[in-house]
Amino acid sequence: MTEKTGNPLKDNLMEKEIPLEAIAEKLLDYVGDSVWGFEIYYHKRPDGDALGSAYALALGLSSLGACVKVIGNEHVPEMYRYQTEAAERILYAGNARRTLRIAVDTATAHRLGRNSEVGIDFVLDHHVTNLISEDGHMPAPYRHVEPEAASCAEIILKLLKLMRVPITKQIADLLYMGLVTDVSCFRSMSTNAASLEAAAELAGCGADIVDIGRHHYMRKTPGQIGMEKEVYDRLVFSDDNEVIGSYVTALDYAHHSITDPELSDFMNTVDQICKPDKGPAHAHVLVREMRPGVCRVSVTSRLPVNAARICGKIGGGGHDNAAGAEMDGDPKNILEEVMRLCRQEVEEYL
Ligand SMILES: [Mn+2]
Repeated sequence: MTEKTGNPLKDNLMEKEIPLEAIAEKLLDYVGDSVWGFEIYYHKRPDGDALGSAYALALGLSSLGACVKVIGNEHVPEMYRYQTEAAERILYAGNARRTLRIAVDTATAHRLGRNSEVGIDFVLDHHVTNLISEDGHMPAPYRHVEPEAASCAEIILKLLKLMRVPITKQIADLLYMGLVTDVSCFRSMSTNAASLEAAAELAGCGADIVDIGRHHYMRKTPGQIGMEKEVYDRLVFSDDNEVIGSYVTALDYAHHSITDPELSDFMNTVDQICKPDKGPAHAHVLVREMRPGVCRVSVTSRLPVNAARICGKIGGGGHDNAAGAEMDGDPKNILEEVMRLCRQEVEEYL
């Protein structure tokens, strides 16, 4: 059913994906039929890409006259509300008789949280694990998954253009927020020519590239600086320096008055550490203890070391270059365990 690519992840594709052109056509059919309204879903613990993609698509469909509602699990994190609240005010949910459900930036039904059972009709995503195993797969009649895309926002930009939606400044701001946060302000391993081209295009459509980038990547509270210090103090290097890791505890979050650990990722702090000879390491690990004994693991990697494959071994998933998992236990022990898995991967593939 699928062609062999030589990439073990991609050789296990569950099904052929539908080209974006066909998705655009299908959506336009429904937009033109007033019986149908749209619901757009994004993953729990939403990030900038999930929210930017969902609201940009919503505004785009709405500009074509569709009734649209964006649906998540929890409150939108404060740092993204400067964009989502304005978008929310424009959307009209209406009361269409039938509903089409679109999921963006979400690799599994499980990641939809309390909406995991709604039955998604369209999947628009860029997580490679959405293409592989049954666990890591979101079933839907219409799926378009582009693991090469650094952000889902880039896919939404292409889709809106195919649907001839004018890219307003507001849509461009939302998409730029999605793009810039998923590529960590163009520093992540997934940054590529297409993401830079999309950024230039969004800038051309009026996106506030300076303010949005600075808002998400330069401003830090004293509490965040304190947490970064903890990360530095606990840095661990593997014997060959190819794997670098650290952890933070639930107590750290309390001590530095970080009330919302969900929103305080410090992966960028770990990710920037290189080997003593200044060469880039092949894997970085951060374990965050969110609540006592409940940890979130983040792994970034340089290919051929594959973060998605590593996290797959501990029940997680994500992208080739950046993936995650949840584990219960002591964060220091979990860090040791995950660094060992990274070392194995380095030995096997590097
Ligand atoms: Mn994303």
